[in-house]
Amino acid sequence: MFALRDKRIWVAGHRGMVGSALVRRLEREACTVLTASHAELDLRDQAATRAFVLANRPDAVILAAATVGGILANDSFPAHFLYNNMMIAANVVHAAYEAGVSKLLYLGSSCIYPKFAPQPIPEAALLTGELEPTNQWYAIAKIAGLKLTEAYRRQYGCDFIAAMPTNLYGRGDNFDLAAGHVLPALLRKAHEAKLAGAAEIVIWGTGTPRREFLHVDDCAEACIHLMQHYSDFGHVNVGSGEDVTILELTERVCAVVGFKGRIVNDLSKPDGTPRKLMAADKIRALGWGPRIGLDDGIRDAYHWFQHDLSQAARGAA
Ligand code: GFB
Repeated sequence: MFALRDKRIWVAGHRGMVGSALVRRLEREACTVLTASHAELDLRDQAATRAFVLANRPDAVILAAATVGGILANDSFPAHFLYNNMMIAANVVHAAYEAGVSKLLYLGSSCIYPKFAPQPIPEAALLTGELEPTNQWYAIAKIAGLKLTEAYRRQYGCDFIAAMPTNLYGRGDNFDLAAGHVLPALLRKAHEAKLAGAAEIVIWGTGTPRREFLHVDDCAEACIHLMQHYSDFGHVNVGSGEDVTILELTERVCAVVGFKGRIVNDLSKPDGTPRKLMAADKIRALGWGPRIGLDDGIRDAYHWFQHDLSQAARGAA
């Protein structure tokens, strides 16, 4: 058991969707949350990262900082996804070791697994087959990051652990249509189509790939649970345990938004991995389970999308 009480906890990447959910969750603990904005600290800069950690002396680190994006962004900017994420992982993990940080949680992604992994995907499927080409760059960086936590645990005895969340969504998501993931993109498309009185929305690919979705607040809860209760080699899957096709997801998003038009496929866009459902046995055995169902989660994400839109409109006025 790693107690959070009175600890100084650095959430690296606190402005992102996952990092901000972690900060909200940690507000319920009697701990001090340390943060640094991108303007204050570029995590790709080794000397600056080292200086920040040595000056601020966190007891624990949650590494939620990453260059992330949906299938098209991953496919379009391979150097960006590979370089940024490798540098961030190496600099933060090494600085945490140098500063004697007591506990570090590294966050990866379900795309670390082979494209045709057995479903649901057990943690042991790592490095057993070819990666999905569209996001292999991001996946390689995330695999390197999780292996770093194991290497520092083995060579130096550091209590560093790694969690691999599934496709996340929720408050603070990226609603940019080109760069973002499917769920926020569908919310935006359905919302704009409803307002415009459009007859259809266009989804990428065939709509047949299956994906597992987890609300970011459930992910934050899982991260805190692992910080407190997990200390071992081997990464841990963090998922909801259920998946849907992209077409089913679209229908559920449209029902929440109230868009009643047609759903049309753009077959020039990639499908990516056919199915990505992670086995959840390990984290369930550790005592964590999701609380937010997909429809409630979509309603919550839609609320925050509209909230952000009205904030932006007020800012522009
Ligand atoms: O969420 P997404 O971009 O990422 O796409 P991945 C999931 C599926 O939704 C793909 C389809 O089959 C897309 O073709 N899709 C349908 C759409 N319409 C849209 C749309 O309007 N926008 C988007 N973005 N997709 C990502 C990886 O893979 O998963 C990352 O690229 C990361 O590295 C993340 O691991 C969790 O699930 O395919």
